[in-house]
Formats: sequence, C-alpha cells, structure tokens
Amino acid sequence: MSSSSAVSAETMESLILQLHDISAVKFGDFRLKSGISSPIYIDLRLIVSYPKLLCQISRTLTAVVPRSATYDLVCGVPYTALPIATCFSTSNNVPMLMRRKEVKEYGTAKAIEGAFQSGQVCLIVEDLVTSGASVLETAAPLRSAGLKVSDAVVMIDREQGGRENLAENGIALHAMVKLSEMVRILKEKGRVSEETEKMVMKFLKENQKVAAPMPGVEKKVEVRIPYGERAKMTANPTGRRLFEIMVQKESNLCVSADVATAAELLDIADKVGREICMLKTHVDILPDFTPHFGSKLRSIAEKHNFLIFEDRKFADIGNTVAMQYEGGIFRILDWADIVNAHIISGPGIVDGLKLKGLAHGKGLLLLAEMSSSGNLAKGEYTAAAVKIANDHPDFVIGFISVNPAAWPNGPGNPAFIHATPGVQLVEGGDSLGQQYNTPYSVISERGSDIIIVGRGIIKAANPVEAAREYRLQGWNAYMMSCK
Ligand code: S5P
Repeated sequence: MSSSSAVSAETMESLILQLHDISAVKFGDFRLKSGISSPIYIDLRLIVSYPKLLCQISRTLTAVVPRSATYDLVCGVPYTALPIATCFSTSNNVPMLMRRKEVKEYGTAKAIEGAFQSGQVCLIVEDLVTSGASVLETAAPLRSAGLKVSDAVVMIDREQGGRENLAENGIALHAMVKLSEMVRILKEKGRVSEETEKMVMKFLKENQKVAAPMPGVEKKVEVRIPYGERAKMTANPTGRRLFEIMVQKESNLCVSADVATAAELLDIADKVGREICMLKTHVDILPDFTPHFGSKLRSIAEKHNFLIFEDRKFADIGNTVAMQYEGGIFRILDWADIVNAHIISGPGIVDGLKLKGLAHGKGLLLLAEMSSSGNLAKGEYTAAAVKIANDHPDFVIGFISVNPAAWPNGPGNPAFIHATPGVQLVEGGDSLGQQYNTPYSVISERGSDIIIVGRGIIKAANPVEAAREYRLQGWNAYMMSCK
C-alpha cells in the first residue's frame, strides 16, 4: 500500500487520515501559483502545530529510507521541511545541516550552516515533491560544498516528474506516499467521493512532468525549441555556432572571467574551458593587457571550443562605437566573437557596430534588461531592444535579459539567444545592487538560454568543480524545460 514495505498499511492510513483531519490536504478548486487550477491542495506547513503528528511523520520517513541508503547528515529543503528534518535529526541522532534560501551578501554569509566534512553523505528531507526542482536547489550548494547527495526522502510524491528528474541528477527519491495512493486511501475511508478521486486522478494524469513553479515567477515557458533546431534558424554565423557549441558540449554556461589580471584570465579560461560555451571578458580591467592577449585567448577558445564575449557594453552614437570596437589599444574586433551594446543611443549604435562586425561574421547581444536592482531597462525600453534586434537579425544574435518569459510575447523569435547574468546557486545579491537567481529559475522559469556566472565560479574554492556543477545545473534545467 505504501511505497515502502518498511511502513505498515495501518501506520500509513493513520497518518493520511490525520493529515486530512488537520486540513493539510484539502479538496476543492484551487488556483496554483503557476496559474492552473487544481482539485487538491496540500499545505504541510500546518504540521508544526501538531507535534505528535510531526514526530510520527519523521519516524515514518526514517523507515521509508532503505537500509542500503546510508548517510552522515540530513538537510531539510527550506522552509516547510525544516521542522521535519529537525525531528528526523534529533530522533535518529543524525547531525543536521541548514541550507540558506537567500544569501544576502556574497562572501559574508554561508549557503550551508552546520558542521560537516567534504565527502560526507547528506540525505535530503522534503515535504512534497512535484518536479524535484526544490530538492535540486538544495542539493546544488551541498554538492558544491563537497558533500555527496544521492538520496532524498519525501512525505508526498505528487508524481509529476520529480522522481525521474531527480534520478537524472543522481538522486533516488524515497516517498512515504504517492499522491494517487493517498487519494485512494481517503476515498476508501470515506473522506472523499469517487467523483473527487476521479477528478484528482485526471488532474494528475494531465499534469504529469510539469516544472515546479518558482516563487515570484508567474509565467513559465511552455515549450522550448531545442538549441540544435534554433541553430538552423539564425541568420548570423556566430549565433549559429554558439547554439551548435551548446549542443556539442551540453553546456549553456558562460563564465564571466572578472579576474584581476590577464594572466589569471588566461589561466581560468584554460581551466574551465571544457565546461563552457562562452567566456565573458571585461578587457578594460586587466592591468597587464598586451596586444598578444587576444591571440592567446583565441587559441584557448579554439582548444576548448568556446566563444569569446567581450562585455564592452557600448553605449555611444554609431560613429563612435565603430571606432571603439575596432581601434584603441584593445582592438576588440580582432579577437572577440561577440560584443554587447546598450540601446540608449538608439538603433544607430547597431548600424555602427555592424559596419565593422558583420563582414567578420561577428555577433551582437543587446542589453534588453539588467540584473542590478533599480535599473531602468524595462517595459518600453526592453520592447525597443526587441524591435531593434528584429530589424537586424543578420548581426544581432540575441539579448542580455533577466526574465524574458515575462515579456509580453515571451522570449520571442527563437533565432535570438537569451543570456542572463546574476546567477548563483542560491538566490541573493551583493552589497552593490547585483541580484542573483538560480540556474533553474533562469533557464526553466525565466525562459533564458545561457547562464552567465562570475563570482559564483571564480571565487569558489574550486572554480573547475564549481563550473562543472553550474554546467550540470544549467543543462539539466534546459533538459527539464524541453520535456
Ligand atoms: O545586467 C547585467 C549585465 C551584465 S553583462 N548584469 C551583470 O551582472 N552583467 C555582468 O555579468 C557583470 O558586468 C559581471 O561581469 C557579470 C556578473 O558577475 P557576477 O560575479 O555577479 O556573477
């Protein structure tokens, strides 16, 4: 009856009836965050008010984890599962870790609280699994701190793709009960009618494999055209190559190499090269820049098959930006595959850059949105960027954007690529206005294509490991949204 033979049918029935008694499981017509209406609503936050039930749940969860799944630590997915994880920890005498949902200022607050050693195995405890995204969001910082995560235990599996998504990410899901089993038991015990049971089953069937809605993100991209197909839609050779590299390397990760010197930049480019589709530079911050920098970086880019994006953020009139692009000491046109521009000065900026770049097959990204708090790139400004891009599909390859899924027409023309900065494994920001979203949120929910990660990788204890983790996160988020 239950998903684990270690738990008796009686225990399971009693738990389910108690959850129904306290209205943690309700039937009716509920509008979910994603906008869809659901005949069932589960709110497990209520269990904190029923300590006996909470203890019973944690004991049952302990029994649900198979003996073969050993662990040194437990970590609850914030926030609902935190009290469950605490009970689990105290009753089994297993140390607990806490994952912060938000890290306010990078570097000053830790993403994981508690004592642990790299290599230890951490079991994740969750109340309800839909797509598995929340479990993955908790697994990510644990894994990047050197912990092993291979099992998650959950009270209720909504059977909406979570088990499969987690398995793809190396996490076995152990559920106390599946939602369909729970509804069947409630019907057997006379708590719901046959009609309600049928409605819930129908709802579950029709809503299989949905991505879990992320808080604060209302709209999600329904269908994603694979990168490989979009490669064929682009009119610009660099845009096409970028899509192709993403497919070849299974990477939608761009590392923002904001390091102190050119020597360090070349070093990190070589180290993370295997994991990335694109490397982003700010050449004007390098004190040891020499005219050889470009050719050195190019040979690393060729060795590892990634594109170079100089984040120059041109903003002047067309005539001036044409000179800035080609000339000066940096000679960006010689070595960068891609540059970007603000549209504050109007469409002439694209004409000016195109004059130099088009003949060399280069690509341009327009800043349609920005990641920093209080920025002015929104609404009509964003719409103007889209219009200018549509007028120059031969040279503009896409946008720097933050939430294209929320644009009036969504991410729009699939030939255009969306690259999003402000990405870390936990949400938060820095002390200077930067705002971070997770790879899952950026790719699955916000409809972007490429995650741009700077300090999350270059300031990590092990940047190569971190780059690998971000690549996997970004790619899995893409694969999940292709389904
Ligand atoms: O809106 C933006 C646009 C860009 S290109 N917000 C940004 O943060 N960027 C760049 O992305 C920024 O200049 C920096 O190089 C990178 C983000 O770095 P991180 O360390 O905050 O990940």
